[in-house]
Amino acid sequence: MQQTLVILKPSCVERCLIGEVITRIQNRGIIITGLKMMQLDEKILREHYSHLVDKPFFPGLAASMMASPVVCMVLKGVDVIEVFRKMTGVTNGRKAEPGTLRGDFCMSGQANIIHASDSPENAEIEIARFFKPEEVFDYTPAYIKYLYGDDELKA
Ligand code: IDP
Ligand code: MG
Repeated sequence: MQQTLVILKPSCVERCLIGEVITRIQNRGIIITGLKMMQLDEKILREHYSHLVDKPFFPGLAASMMASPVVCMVLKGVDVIEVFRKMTGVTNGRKAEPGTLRGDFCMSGQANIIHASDSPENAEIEIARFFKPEEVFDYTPAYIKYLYGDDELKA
């Protein structure tokens, strides 16, 4: 089953929204297979945001991502990368649809509370960047048969 890397940013942690986000993840039927707090540093952020290091806003973005510990998670589900990106909403919180996490809980294009992997290739790279293999647990909750039809589980 597909996995994705999620970071609850300092704008989520400092605003005491960790529980709100995790509740929505679990209510949707997405399985949490890894979860920890981390203090990010410049080195990991330059790798993680390598597509943005040359942007004028990068120093401010990096500082905002180091302002407090973050919560890193690995989430598992059928098509979970696409499902969770949709739940997250577009990058700018002011433009994100109500009902999405960004659309309900933030007002910013930078302090937008969540990172979520955007493709299978990036999810694999990002999970390996933030988690050791033994920190990701390959388990199947007993309620899985109520989450999916049999055919979806075989795919
Ligand atoms: P995404 O998080 O929706 O995938 P990306 O374009 O990959 O968006 O950008 C990564 C992060 O960089 C965003 O979530 C946001 O925190 C920050 N960011 C993106 N564009 C801007 C900007 O124009 N100003 C400030 N921060 C930005
Ligand atoms: Mg992105």
